[in-house]
Amino acid sequence: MGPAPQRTAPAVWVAVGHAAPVTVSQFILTQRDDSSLSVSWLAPRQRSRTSVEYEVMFFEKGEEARYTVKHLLEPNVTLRDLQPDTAYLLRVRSITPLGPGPYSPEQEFRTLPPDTGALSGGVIVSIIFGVLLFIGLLLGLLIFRRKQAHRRQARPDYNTSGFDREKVWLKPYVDLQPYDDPSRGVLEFTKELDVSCVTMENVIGEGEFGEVYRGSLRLPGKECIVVAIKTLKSTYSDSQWWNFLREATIMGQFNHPNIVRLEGVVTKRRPMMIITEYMENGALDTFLRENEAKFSPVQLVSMLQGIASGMTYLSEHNYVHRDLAARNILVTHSLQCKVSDFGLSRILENDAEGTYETKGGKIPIRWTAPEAIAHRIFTSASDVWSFGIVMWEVLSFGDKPYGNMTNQEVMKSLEDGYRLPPPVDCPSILYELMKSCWSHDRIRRPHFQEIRAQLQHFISSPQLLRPVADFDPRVTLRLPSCSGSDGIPYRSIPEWLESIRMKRYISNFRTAGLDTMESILELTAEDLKQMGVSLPGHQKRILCSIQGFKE
Ligand code: 30K
Repeated sequence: MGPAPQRTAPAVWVAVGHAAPVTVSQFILTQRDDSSLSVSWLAPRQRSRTSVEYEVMFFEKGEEARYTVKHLLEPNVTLRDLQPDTAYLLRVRSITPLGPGPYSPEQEFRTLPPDTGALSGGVIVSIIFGVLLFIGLLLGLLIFRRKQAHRRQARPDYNTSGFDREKVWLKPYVDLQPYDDPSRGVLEFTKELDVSCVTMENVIGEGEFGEVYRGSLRLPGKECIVVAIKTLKSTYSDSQWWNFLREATIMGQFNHPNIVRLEGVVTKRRPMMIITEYMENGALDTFLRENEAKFSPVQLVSMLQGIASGMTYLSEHNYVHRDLAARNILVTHSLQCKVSDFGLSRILENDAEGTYETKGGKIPIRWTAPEAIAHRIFTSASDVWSFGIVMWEVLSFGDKPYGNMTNQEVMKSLEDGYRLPPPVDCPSILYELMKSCWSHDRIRRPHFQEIRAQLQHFISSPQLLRPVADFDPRVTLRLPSCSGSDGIPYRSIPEWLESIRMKRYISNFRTAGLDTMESILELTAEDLKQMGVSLPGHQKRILCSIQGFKE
């Protein structure tokens, strides 16, 4: 069923009352020290100042790929935690409801060298003054935090979005709900493209609402770029139409290196299109399956760090994703990961994993936190649970979480306190981080900021990734249909190998003439090596599991 014609064919929408974005200019360095820079710029004169926001993008000179983006309501910014004696490049653009303006030319500012000189009397006085001021501020902060904690206790659902702490100035995203006609909301946050600029080439995959094409976009006066084109199939239902527009509206408000970028939409012609950046390596789950064991732990952690950065940004904008999973992450040629699939945050009509139906939509059970399944409490903390599952998917190169257990069995096992076992050769600190994401109590789960910082720390100290998580058969998930039986809880070697995620060796066992569970009880590391199980991590996992049968 298609939507009513009068709703989809608005004549012309003219946006009124909003100032157009302008170029930002005249930068002044107002303050600097060895770890921060404060910069102001000329606020362009606007008819309505309240609708202007600034976007600052900055990076260390020569490190363009590792930039940070901040959104501000005032024409000034303080960049903190910078390296001493280092040049930073910064560009700013204004954003109004009509969209972002052009970026200013890059401005270079340098932090001061670390202050190591001899202390003069004046400096000592300022230090004492500074210390006293600091103590005063600290006390103030403590009192403030206590008050906040009190408030939080009184309202247990507070802190549900991650839109908390120091980043309150970030603007929450705007949803389509307030618009009588969603096509209008789309106009506010996206750019309607002329179809003549868009060329569709070949189908690269299935979207929720229709095929996704690779193609190109040639905007007047700009270079031609490769894009992905999501189409809305001609047989769309009302809710598909709504979700399609919703995804574009949401995506159009985000601007972050780890969020899939919207180039524009075509809503005035059929098929409707959402045009986004092209991601050369496609979806993360298939990419990892096709490249099993080809990446180092540091590479895998860098991918996860990117996803955590994107999720930090989303949670700071009050956006709860609800379907964070490796299938919804896209990968560039340089292995940068970006979060996608935004229209789905309410209803997962077409996700094959959205199988468990409750009032108001389907839920991808294996990725979803228990409180979200049971009570539909979707928050940034439930997104953190899903992030833990994505970590597990990445470290196991695209395995299916909980293997062939049914959704009912998954829910029951989680309730009984079981969690996914560590993937093969998984660094133990990463498994610890996953398990913290799977705390039953959502308040105890880490925030995305903390996850991102931890992963960054692991990347800069890769020796931390060396110890590998032990496979402990006592906390390993066993198929509930088998657990509880005495002795060996598996009926066959394939079933056992699958449960310890070693099914790749089924044929090795068969070739060695091992075909009953009893026949494996006395295996040694040497036997395994001879059978072709050469990785020490894999030998350890198999032997540990066998040991578990004997205890
Ligand atoms: O380049 C691409 N840019 C995209 C932007 C792609 C996909 C989306 N949205 C989809 C994300 C996954 N989700 C699953 C439920 C459906 C919507 C947005 C995209 C893809 C791609 C297209 C469809 C599904 C998954 C990914 C892409 N696939 C590729 C395959 C590819 N890019 C590049 C190479 C490739 O080789 C096999």
